[in-house]
Amino acid sequence: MPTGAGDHEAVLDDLFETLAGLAPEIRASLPGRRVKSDETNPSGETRLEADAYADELIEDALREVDGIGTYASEEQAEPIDIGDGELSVACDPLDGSSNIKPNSPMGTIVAVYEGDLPGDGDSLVPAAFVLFGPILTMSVARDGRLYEANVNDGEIDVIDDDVTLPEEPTVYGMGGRVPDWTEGFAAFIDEVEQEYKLRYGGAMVADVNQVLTYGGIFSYPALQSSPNGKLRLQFEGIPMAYITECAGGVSSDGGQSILEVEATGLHQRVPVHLGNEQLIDRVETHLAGD
Ligand code: P6P
Repeated sequence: MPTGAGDHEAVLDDLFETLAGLAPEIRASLPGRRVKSDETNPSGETRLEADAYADELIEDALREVDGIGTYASEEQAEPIDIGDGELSVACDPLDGSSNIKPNSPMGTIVAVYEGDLPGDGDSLVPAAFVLFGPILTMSVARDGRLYEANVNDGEIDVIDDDVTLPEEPTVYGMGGRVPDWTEGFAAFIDEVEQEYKLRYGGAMVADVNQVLTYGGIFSYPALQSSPNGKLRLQFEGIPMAYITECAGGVSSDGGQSILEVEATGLHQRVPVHLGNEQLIDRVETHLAGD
């Protein structure tokens, strides 16, 4: 399990105040950067100008946070030294950036690890995401609790200091193409689509926030063409798993908590299932038959 904030409290306070202050600026940068760049990120995905700009803004801002020694992002091949602190930040600067074109929600994911990268669940300290939705919010999982704050004016205005998944699930969302699903996952979806409402918008932070709000499950599963799925362990899987578990939910790579997955590479992918325990149990049972 992740370590507590311990003696990193002051660094983490500074980090999240900095991220809150940056959120309105990142949001304001989006309208003029809806175009694709001619570059791809280390995962081979086309990079939008907005991805590169958000990455630059965050990297520059974190250089000013004492105690952060290393910065890594989905947009850069390797971690970079940004100070002499013992904490490392792994960031998805603009998760779901392809949603800019249809003006749909997207966000920023931040994971803070003790020591070098790649880090795993045991070295994770807190995790957070900013959600660029109708309301600009930042959700922070720290010391086993998840809080949600309005950051519209760059300040942290807590609106829920103990976000908890509803007992009764109501929504489900899943990525990947139907023909590419495994038999076990397809059988699971055949069941849940009879019971719950489909909520999938193509940005992990927004889709997981639906589950945190209404209860249910978000999956980006192992695919026949990609046994480790699509999402990155460092930048998406581990932080969003910790956030979900701090809200009383459960995470799984299909067989174990994502916080137990061994980190072997900065951009390694991991199958992701996040949500209410009873639904995670059911999907794991179906996947066991694959
Ligand atoms: P697809 C966005 O590109 C992302 O990394 C996650 O935010 C999201 O859950 C997933 O990929 C969407 O993937 O294949 O549905 O476009």
